[in-house]
Amino acid sequence: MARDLQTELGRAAEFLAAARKIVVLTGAGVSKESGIPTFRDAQTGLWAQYDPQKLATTEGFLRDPSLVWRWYDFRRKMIRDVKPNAGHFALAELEKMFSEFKLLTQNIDGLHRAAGSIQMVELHGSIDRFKCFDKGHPAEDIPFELEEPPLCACGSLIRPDIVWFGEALDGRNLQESFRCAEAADVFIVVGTSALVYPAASFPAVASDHGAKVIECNMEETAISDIADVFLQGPSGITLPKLVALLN
Ligand code: BV8
Repeated sequence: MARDLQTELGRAAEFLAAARKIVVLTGAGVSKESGIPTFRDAQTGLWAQYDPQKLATTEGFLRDPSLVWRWYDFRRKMIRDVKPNAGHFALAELEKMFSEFKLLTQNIDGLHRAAGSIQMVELHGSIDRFKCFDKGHPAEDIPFELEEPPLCACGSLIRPDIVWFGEALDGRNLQESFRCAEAADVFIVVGTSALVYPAASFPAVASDHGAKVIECNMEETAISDIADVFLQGPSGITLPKLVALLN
């Protein structure tokens, strides 16, 4: 039986009022109201014919470096022109209310940092950071509108500093994320279909270690069955309502 939003918000606020350690996992849904299509939204225009999961791979990049480079350039330009939304700001507010808080984001758009979140892990990297393909040398001041990936001084192609499908996440980030999930009193999952691993395993790790799980989404997902509370609706609406109950 779907409980109404008000009831669920009250239950979520009760769990948070009794909690000390809060962990939040976000996905593309938290940036939707900023105007960024989610990872599984249909791609538009030139990119409609491509599958993101094929482009966001080392094979895809090596097969056609220019195509993948231009796809990220298109996304980086889109992200440059958008702002954090009320959901991002609510999470930055929530962080100030708890001495032990960690935000784990799958997003590469940098909007949580722009909204003021500090204690956070960018699990899949950032579209605004670049490195060389062969040696990981950092690359600065990469212009927009390039047709091809520029070359590193070492001669290697430059690529976005993000985690592609089939690539391992940063070991330290992964260790930190599992440690936080295991220790969490409350684990909030916002705007993710919970299909991409290892991030999708964090809510179950938290729940298995006794955390209360609060899910904020438009619809049920792969982890809704382990959620103690389901806040249905856009996170730009539900998260500010939740934070207002804690003030
Ligand atoms: C790894 C950067 C191993 C790139 C991304 C079979 C089974 C299990 C796992 C695998 C498998 N086959 C392959 C794997 C591994 C694979 C994986 O999980 N694949 C899935 C698809 C099955 N994982 C990996 O490859 C990872 N690496 O496993 O390495 C390894 C170990 C050692 C050595 C070598 C290798 C790496 C995964 C990282 C991939 N990179 N991003 C880029 O962005 O271009 S992931 C990509 O998907 C984005 O980061 C995105 O955030 C992420 C997850 O998607 P979501 O964020 O959930 O977005 P989605 O569109 O799916 O959902 C949006 C949700 O929001 C929806 O639920 C919607 O209802 C909701 N929503 C919409 N509007 C709103 C809203 N909610 C609230 N408010 C709204 N307004």
